[in-house]
Amino acid sequence: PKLKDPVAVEQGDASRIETSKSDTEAVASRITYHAEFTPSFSPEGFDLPKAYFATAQSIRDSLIINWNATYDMYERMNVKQAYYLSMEFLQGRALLNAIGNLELTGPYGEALSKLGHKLENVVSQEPDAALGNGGLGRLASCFLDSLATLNYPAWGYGLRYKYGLFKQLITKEGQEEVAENWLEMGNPWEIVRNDISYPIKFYGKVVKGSDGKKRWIGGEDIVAVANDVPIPGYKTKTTINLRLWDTKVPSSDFDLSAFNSGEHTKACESQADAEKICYVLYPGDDSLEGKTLRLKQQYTLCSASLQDIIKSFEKRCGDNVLWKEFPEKVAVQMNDTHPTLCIPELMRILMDLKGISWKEAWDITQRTVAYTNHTVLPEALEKWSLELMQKLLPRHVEIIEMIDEELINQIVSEFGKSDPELLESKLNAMRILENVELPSSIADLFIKPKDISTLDTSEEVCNKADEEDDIVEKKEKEMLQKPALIPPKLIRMANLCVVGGHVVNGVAAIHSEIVKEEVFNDFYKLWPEKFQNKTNGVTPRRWIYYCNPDLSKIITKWTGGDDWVLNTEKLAELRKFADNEDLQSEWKAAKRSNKIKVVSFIKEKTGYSVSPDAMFDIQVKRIHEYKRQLLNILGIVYRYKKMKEMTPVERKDKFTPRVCIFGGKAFATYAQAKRIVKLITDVGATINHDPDIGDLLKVVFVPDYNVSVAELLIPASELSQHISTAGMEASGTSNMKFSMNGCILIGTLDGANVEIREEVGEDNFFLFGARANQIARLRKERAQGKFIPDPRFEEVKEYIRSGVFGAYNYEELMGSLEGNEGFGRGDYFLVGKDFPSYIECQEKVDEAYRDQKRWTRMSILNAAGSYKFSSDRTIHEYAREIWNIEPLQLP
Ligand code: NBG
Repeated sequence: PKLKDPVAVEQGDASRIETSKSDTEAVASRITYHAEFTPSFSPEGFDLPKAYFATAQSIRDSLIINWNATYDMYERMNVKQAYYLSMEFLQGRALLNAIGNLELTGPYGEALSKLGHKLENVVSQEPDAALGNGGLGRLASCFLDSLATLNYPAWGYGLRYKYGLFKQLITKEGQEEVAENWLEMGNPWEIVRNDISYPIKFYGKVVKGSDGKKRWIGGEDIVAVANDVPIPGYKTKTTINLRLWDTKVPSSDFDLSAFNSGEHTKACESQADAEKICYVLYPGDDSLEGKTLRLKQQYTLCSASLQDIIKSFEKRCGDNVLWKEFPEKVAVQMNDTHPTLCIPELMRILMDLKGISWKEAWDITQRTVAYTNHTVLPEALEKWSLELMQKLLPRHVEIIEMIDEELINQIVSEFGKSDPELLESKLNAMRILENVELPSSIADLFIKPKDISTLDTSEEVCNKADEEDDIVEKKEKEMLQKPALIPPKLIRMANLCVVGGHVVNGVAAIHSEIVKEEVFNDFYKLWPEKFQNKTNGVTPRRWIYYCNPDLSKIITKWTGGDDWVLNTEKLAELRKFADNEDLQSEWKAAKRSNKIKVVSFIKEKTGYSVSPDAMFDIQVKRIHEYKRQLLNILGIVYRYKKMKEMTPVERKDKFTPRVCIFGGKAFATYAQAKRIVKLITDVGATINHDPDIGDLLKVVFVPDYNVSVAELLIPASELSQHISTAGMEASGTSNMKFSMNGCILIGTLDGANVEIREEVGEDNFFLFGARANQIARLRKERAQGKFIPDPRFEEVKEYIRSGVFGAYNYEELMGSLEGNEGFGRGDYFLVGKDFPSYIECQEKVDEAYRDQKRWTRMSILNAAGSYKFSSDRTIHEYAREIWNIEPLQLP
């Protein structure tokens, strides 16, 4: 298509454009302007990649105008601001969201079509920004959307990884990972701020200055540079910031003489070292190098963000900086333990650089930071090697040791010295440092003094004792030579968060109870007022309005307007029409058209043809044993086996046709999760080619599940599976998205399932499985050999082992479900225990689906009952109950 003359970008109000012909012209001119003047592509042609880029850049102009206005207002009003620190932001695509939030979908659609392209094709050119793994990162992104939409003064801080989460290929071997170079074609959304950079140091030593104050002299210096990503609110001018740090060497560090003498690699070494910090999200950390890199990432995020926050605070204070007011202007939220170093870093800056006393710095730090816990899995509660931290961040270790010592004193004063056993157990559970000696004044309490009067002091006995001492000494020496035998000294980051923050919150009601009663019970007893619940939420903009336009139109029609996008309570009004035939038929038509899109997607990605008339049954999430994709696939195998045993007529009578869709990535080094992926794809390969089965059952593994794939699958799903072992899924957030899109959940009483079931009604949720409070007992009984497996469970395992699904050796998978306790054995996640109730529940699902009126009613009642799970509600709660911030809107 031919391009038009460029026009200058309008100044002032970016949302001034309204839907009219001339706006379309203006938008088209902006796009063509960028196609010509902001070149990332060669001048000729206007193909889709270029159209995407130019369109995004034109929208970015509007966002920058609003960003600047928002920023100016915060500066002028000097309001309290919240900062959300997260190692992960799973943003997905930005273009459609930005155009929609600015209410420019009409003009953009028309302008692009004049220029020869469809808006939907242009937006699908955008690569996903996958700077996160799963729920935790996506939650952070939903929060940014709600913060901007609700006009809260808040920013996100993260890292700008060059390679986001890997791209997943599904081959005959199972999952393969390849690097996801999402920045390859450039990123139109980021604004590099070369003038906003901070020094970050590592290694070095701590010295005492002439003033008696401690100073940390770094051994390796880098700088962190700000890259700003504007986050537009929906139907508001508020545009907040996601500031992502990139790392570089200080410009003076290039070794020109080494370069000139031919040592090119050496000259570039420090540059490469600095840049690799932001290379990948979650670098493998089996090696010491990997661990060091990951710790450097965490520290970079904390240090750069805090320096930035402090600089802005000082600037707003002018000549009169009152540090004790810092917590009245700043709230820092630590998204899980990854940003824990905020605590010692803020202490260090306040004490060493601003000259504040320990006591005051501690008070300020505690009042500023708060911590969200996202998991109860012990392996995910981070612990760092004290030795490594000591090398990399020596001053921080001193500070952490001081915090640990103060905590010890507090524990001693709380529990007294009269019961040394109790005191010892509390200290073991609560201390920040693990396997580190107690201060001698406390350690002495635990040495049980011998009764001197009964000691035999004869020569013989003394010689024997000497010999024994020698043996002990020898053993100790040997121990030292074999460091593996000495328990490593560790820093428990979660304990540091609980001690250093003023609030600790879980992410769903049941999870917050487990946090209080189990994970941090000792702390909860000490400081009950610190503990809160903030049930997660998801943004209804991305997760209904933009991803499911057909359903959105229906909701708008039946609730009398589109204000449900901002006030999801209005969704509840759908309840009164749940049996209305007109609504039901519109509702079903929308679902069907979404399913048809998925049919072609599946064909394109996997080659399998599936029928849109079958029930779409979906489980998409990270592959993890606790999430129990294995339970799902075993259920499918059972279903298949039963089908094979029946005549065609019986089979049709008994089973509802289903397309079982899986998606999700297994962590690259998580062997068992990868075996699960392999089993699913093998089962699919057999069943999908079985002429006896046809459309009655299909099993599909969708490769490379990400935010954009979720936006396609969720609107099309009818049943979705949230079947973790009870007590192990902190919340889950896709369960909320599915429910909002009129999908019915099958699940255990775990995470947010509990609250979803309460809201949508028991009749509209398929519940099965053991309860969280039974799990410990069941595991114990199992370990004692008291568990008698259901014959159907045995049958399924036997069937898989028989080789029906191929020659792959499934012994390690099947074996993990058997035996008693032991590594990788003993069915820790209780798949066998829940199997019978799961397949019985699936029979109820089949039955319900056969009655389409009933099913559609259930579907409507799910969407209607999902209003609580908007991240707007969650963000209001954080704002009021943790951060103490107020909305502030541009006039
Ligand atoms: C995840 C939990 C999910 C929860 C999200 C968001 C981590 C460490 N935790 O259940 O597993 O929904 O956090 O809170 O990623």
